[in-house]
Amino acid sequence: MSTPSFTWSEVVWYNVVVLSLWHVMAVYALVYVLPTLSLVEILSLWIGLWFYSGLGITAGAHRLWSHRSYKARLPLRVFLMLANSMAFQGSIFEWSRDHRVHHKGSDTTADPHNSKRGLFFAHMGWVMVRKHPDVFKEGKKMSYDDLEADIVVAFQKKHYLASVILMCYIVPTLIGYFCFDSIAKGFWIGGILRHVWVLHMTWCVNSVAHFFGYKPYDRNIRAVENLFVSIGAIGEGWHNFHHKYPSDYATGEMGIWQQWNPTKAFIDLMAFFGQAYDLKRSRTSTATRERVAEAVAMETLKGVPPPP
Ligand code: ST9
Ligand code: ZN
Ligand code: ZN
Repeated sequence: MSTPSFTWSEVVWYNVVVLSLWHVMAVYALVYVLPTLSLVEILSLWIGLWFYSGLGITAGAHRLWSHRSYKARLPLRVFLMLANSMAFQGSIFEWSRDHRVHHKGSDTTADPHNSKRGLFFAHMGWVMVRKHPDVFKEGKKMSYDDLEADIVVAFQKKHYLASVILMCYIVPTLIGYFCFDSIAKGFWIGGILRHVWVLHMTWCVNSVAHFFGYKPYDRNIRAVENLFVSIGAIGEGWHNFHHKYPSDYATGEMGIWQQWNPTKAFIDLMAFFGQAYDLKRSRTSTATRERVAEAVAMETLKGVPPPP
């Protein structure tokens, strides 16, 4: 499968216009509205809603629904579905389907955001063009029965647009109105700016975390470990580990004190309250052992005897 070159005929102009509009509005919010906010308003409308809507992607669409790396009771699934609609990244069903295909055909033509097509394509270019035929071909071979059987996923899919308008725009606007006496601050910062910000933080996992960083677990893949992506993507930057051990609920080897991972902390908290269970962990010792074995093998190749 060769890397396809870009053609204008594959551009989806509707998406180009909508994405451009979102960015123009986000710049307006950044330049004209953000400077009028107090610290508490920034912490609530930007940071707070970034974390909440981010969890709908990380703990929800990604670790729960795409990878089934843990199980969640109904209240937690509803909480995550609403957060997911606030993130406005396509329905859980579509997101998870594309993500499973991303893992199956990582960095080939069957990957929706194939990083071999360049940093921009992997970041957001892929949202503006038709998918490569190999994405459909490989995607059709996979099963999504579990997603179709989940009533929360099915409900969101059926009412997706309404749920997005409510969660991504109306709820932040209401928070602005009731908590800070300002519809404008809620809409522009909690809605528009926060949405575009979370989109970029998510896209960075596909772009930056497939280009710049370390590969301690598998040096033959493009996914890397990147602290900055983990900060933006609330714990999803440990991407070399994640591609090597995709069913690990933490998507990182270390505990939260060694590797920034608020999503792991959230799932642990939910497990404490009985909302999350059957948390899957790839045995850290296995990962470490493989890494050590690899280092030993390299030293041996260089002619240095392995340690006893
Ligand atoms: C957005 C997407 O936000 C973001 C996703 C990011 C993913 C990141 C993953 C990173 C890892 C985890 C880290 C999380 C970190 C989070 C941090 C948070 C702080 N398999 O798609 P269509 C079939 S964009 C099998 O239209 P086109 C299917 O039958 C913003 N079959 O293809 C489908 O019909 P239906 C918001 C598949 O025409 C039909 O084909 N979103 C598959 O080529 C047509 O599908 C948007 O603006 C498959 N994989 O269009 C929309 N895929 O769906 C973005 C499709 O009815 N998307 N089929 O079943 C689109 O507009 C279009 O998908 C397109 C391609 C233009 C990109
Ligand atoms: Zn990846
Ligand atoms: Zn994944």
